Formats: sequence, C-alpha cells, structure tokens
Amino acid sequence: MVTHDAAHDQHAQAPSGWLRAYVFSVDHKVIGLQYLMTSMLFLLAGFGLMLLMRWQLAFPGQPIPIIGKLLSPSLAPNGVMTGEFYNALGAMHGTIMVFLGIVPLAVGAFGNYVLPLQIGAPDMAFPRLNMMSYWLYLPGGLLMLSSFILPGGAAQSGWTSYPPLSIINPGQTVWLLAMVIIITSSLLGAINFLVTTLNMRARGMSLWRMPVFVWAQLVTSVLLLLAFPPLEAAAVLQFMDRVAGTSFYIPSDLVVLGLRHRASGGGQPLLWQHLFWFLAHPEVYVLVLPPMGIVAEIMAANTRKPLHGYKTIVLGMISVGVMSFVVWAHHMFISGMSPILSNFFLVTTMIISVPSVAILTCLIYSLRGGSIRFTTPMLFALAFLPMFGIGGLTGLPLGLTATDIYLHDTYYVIGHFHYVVVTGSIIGLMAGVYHWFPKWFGRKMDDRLGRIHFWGTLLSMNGVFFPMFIMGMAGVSRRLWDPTAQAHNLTTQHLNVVSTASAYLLLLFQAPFIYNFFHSIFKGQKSEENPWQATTLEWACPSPPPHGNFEKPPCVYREPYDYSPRGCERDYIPQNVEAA
Ligand code: HEM
Ligand SMILES: [Cu+2]
Repeated sequence: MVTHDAAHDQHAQAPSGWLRAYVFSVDHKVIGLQYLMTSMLFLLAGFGLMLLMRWQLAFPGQPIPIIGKLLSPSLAPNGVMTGEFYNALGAMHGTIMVFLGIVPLAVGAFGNYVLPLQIGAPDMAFPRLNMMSYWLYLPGGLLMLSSFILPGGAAQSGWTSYPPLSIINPGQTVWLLAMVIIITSSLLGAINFLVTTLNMRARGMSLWRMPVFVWAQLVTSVLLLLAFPPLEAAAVLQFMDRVAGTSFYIPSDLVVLGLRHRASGGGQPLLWQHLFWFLAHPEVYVLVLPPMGIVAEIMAANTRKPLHGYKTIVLGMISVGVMSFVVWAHHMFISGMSPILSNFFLVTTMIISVPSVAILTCLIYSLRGGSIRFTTPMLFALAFLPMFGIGGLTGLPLGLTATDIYLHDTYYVIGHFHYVVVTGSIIGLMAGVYHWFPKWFGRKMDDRLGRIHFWGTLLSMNGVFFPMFIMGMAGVSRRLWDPTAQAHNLTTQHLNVVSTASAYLLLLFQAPFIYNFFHSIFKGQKSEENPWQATTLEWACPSPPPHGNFEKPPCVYREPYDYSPRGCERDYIPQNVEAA
C-alpha cells in the first residue's frame, strides 16, 4: 500500500506554532477533540432550550423561574414565553441536537479520532479538508445559534421546516443558510472518511478484519454522501422561495393573513417533504450506526470474547444503509399519497427492521458465556441494548399505516424517536467517551462518578420519555405550546409534570459527568497504552498518540476481536501481534 507508507513519511514532522497545532490543526486527533468539545457544548445548548420548553409544557402560563426575568419582553412578557418563542425553541432544539450535536459528535469527534487509529493510519486521507470541515461546522453552528438575536429571530417551523409555513415564518432564511454550511461541512467529512477507510488501512487490515466501529463509520459516510446533497439542493430552493420570488414549494393561491401570497404559483409543498425525508430517514441511521459500532467495541472488550456474528452485524449495517433509502415516505402516510405507494413504504419499513433486529440480537447474544467486566463504559453499552430496542420496536406501529393514522404527530412519535436518539444514540456515545477517554488524554475517568452519572442518567431519561408514549396514545398532539388548551389533554397533563421534573433531574445528573470529564483531563489516574486489554489497533499506540500515531506502521495479523484464544496465557491477542 504505497499511499499508506508515503503518508507516514509526510507526517514525521509535527506542526510548529500554537495556532497550527491547536486551532487550525490538520491532525485528525486535534480536529476530533475540537469536534468533541464543540458538539458537547451544542448538545448542552440544545438541552437548555428544551428545559425552557419543558417548563411551559408542565406549567403553561406560569412565569419561568429566574430565567424568565432575563428574557426580552418580546419573547417572554412577564416571564411567560410566547407561542412564537416556544416554536423557535422547538425548531432550534431539534436542529441543534441532530445536526450540531449528535452527528458531529458521532462522526466528527469519534470518527475523526478513532477511525484512523483503528485502521492503523497516520492521519485522515485529506487532512486539510478535515480542518475545513470543522471550520465550516463551527461558524455554521454559531450562525444557527445567533439567529436568536438576529432580526426576525430564530426559525419557527420545526426541524422539518415544512412549507408553506417555512416560507412565510420569520427566521427561516438564516436557518437555511446555516444548514447549507453545515451540510457542506458534513459532506467534506464524509468523503474523507470514505477515502481514508478504503485507502489508508494498515498492511493486513482487510475489510473483514476492520473493527465494527470502522464499518459503522464507513456505512455512515456513504449515507451522508448520498442523502445530504438532495437536502442541500432542497434548502437552496427554499432559500430562493424566500428571497428571490421563486415558487418551488408555494402552491397557487396561497393566502396568508387574508392576502394572496405574492409569489404563489404552481409550487408543491409536498416536494419539500419528499426531499427532506429522503435525507432524514437515512439520517436516523447516521445517528445510530456509529453508537452501535461503539457499543460493539465496548462489548467485545468487556465480555472478553469475540463478538457473536461479526459478519451478520456488518452485513446488517450495510443492509440497513441500503434499505434506509427506500422507506422515507413512512413519514408522510397522511399526506394523501395513494394506498399503493403507502403499502410499498409500509412493506419496506417492516423489512428494514429485520437487519436492525439482527444486529441487536447478535449484540445481546455476545453476552452469553462472557466474563463480563461491569466497567462504566460497559454499563452504558449494556443500557443501549434494551433502550434502543424500545426505540426501534415502538417504530413499528408508526410504520403500519393503520396505526400511524392515529399516532402520527402525537407525543407517541416524540417518545419513539427520543428513545432511539437519546436513550440509544446518546447513551452509546457516552459509553464511547468513557471507553476512549484514556486514549485521548492518557488518563482515566473516575469510575464511581461514572456510575452515579450512569444510573442517574438512565433513570431520568426514562422518566422524561416514557410518559410521552402514554400521552401520545391518549391523543396529545406534538408541537403544542399550551397542552391544557384542549380538554382531552387534561387527563394526562400530570405526565407532563413528571416528564419535566425528570428533565431537570437529568440536568442535575450531568454535573458528575462534566466535573469528572474536566477533572480527569488534568488529575485523573494515569493510564497506560492499553488500559482495557483490548485487541484493536488504537490501543497499540501511546496514550495520547503522538503526531503520526504509530512509531512504525503497524501490521495486522488477525480478526479484530481475538479474545480468550485457546492455548494462550493472556486472554487477548491484539490485531498487530503475529504469534500467540
Ligand atoms: C433507528 C433509528 C431511528 C431514529 C433515529 C428514528 C427517528 C425518528 C424521528 C426523528 C421521527 C420523527 C419525525 C417527525 O418529526 O415527524 C421518527 C418518526 C418515525 N419513525 Fe423513526 N427512527 C428510528 C427508527 C425507526 C424504526 C426502526 C422505524 C420502523 C421500523 C421507524 C419508523 C418511524 C416512522 C414510521 C415515523 C413517522 C411517524 C409519524 O410521522 O407519524 N423509525 N423517527
Ligand atoms: Cu424514517
């Protein structure tokens, strides 16, 4: 592999100068950590917006304590948030969490730092492109956030931005601009991951010897590369509808506040829905495949046995990826599509759940006969299995047209996808932080604080999201500013209080994590190269790895998870070790 060795030579020289080393770095590890810090801050910001919304939902019409006084009277007169502000919080919460929180954390942070190490590469294939990806993400994200203080305020049309609402609501123009920047950043990253994985693998690292996490990133990159361009194009068209008088999405004779919309003429609101969901369904797998990969790595290292069904898991991920492009209209069953079409999407949706269940079954089966180490990352990885299971299974009634007609746009949907992305993805990503922290910083996080964080987080997350299933089945709609305005919601209003109280509890239980994270960077127990006695290549270089990662290019001699091999005194053989 010529490219590989040439790249090692290029990287012998470490960058000089503080700015080149830490700010405009082209080193995948520095960029990974930049992504890590930034995306976690965005997650916290998105969480904060949600805490404000949860106050209004539990105690509609009552002033928000403390923060209510600080907000401008146009947003919250006398501390009570307006409906418009509620909508802006909702739209920005969803957008920030998905596009600025989880994707950059799962791909930008974990992918960037861990993937090159796991395939034995000295860096990414295109280091400058990598730097550019981060330096588009940060300004794009800040632009998105700054819309709160720009004229017109933040977008108010949900993270889905359906027209015609999105064409007439204020704030949307900045949202569209920021989205175009963020999508471009993701595309640059996706190309880089793809080329790196295919071209930069160490000698002996055949595709079937790649760790599951690398496969997950590879499939994710393909999804990003194929799904994001349609949304980017769609966003440009919506932008034109707002600023250039075009009418791609505006129907004829649209009347707004009693006046005929000036640009209305033959546009199709449904076109946006198709383009949006063509991205957004594959996107849910972008959110969930990397955490699945992380969980697989952690389970192998903490059960001390090879993963059950490595190839099934990989083929499962590939089939989920392929299938994710033919299920998108299950989000649109009630948009008036023909029953022939809706039956098609019903069937594909049922089919896509098969590989997902296969992956989960393999992971659960991997526990059988293992000598399990209940470390903090392993606790998070274990919790991922049933929690993601609830998320996935509650998707089935949404994929069946008969039940979705009732459940669509209720709190049941909110419960469903939050189980997938919060108790699933975020729990999986947390597991990854505890697992790879020693590699990143050369020190371990505290186990006792980790356990407090784990149990508090798991219980309060369920407290936030489980009541939503009940509310949804009782008929409570999503995107409500004041649930008590409709009589039928009153029967479940107490559940909104439970959910809100759990959300504040969830905030409280992040304190041990935040303290542990920063404290351990400086004062944590020192960690050796391979603290978990794991087999994959990232553990075969120093912690943290130097510039260029490996002292000499590693060679791979075996499958990724050679744990408890027969006739060997150690219970693991790393991938780069030739003889047992
Ligand atoms: C695997 C990770 C998954 C994620 C991240 C996810 C995420 C989401 C999101 C964000 C929505 C809300 C869309 C909206 O704003 O209306 C949603 C709705 C939906 N999900 Fe999932 N989902 C996942 C898995 C599944 C599975 C496994 C199924 C079915 C087999 C499924 C079926 C649906 C359907 C049909 C809807 C539309 C419901 C409606 O609009 O009434 N999802 N999902
Ligand atoms: Cu979908």
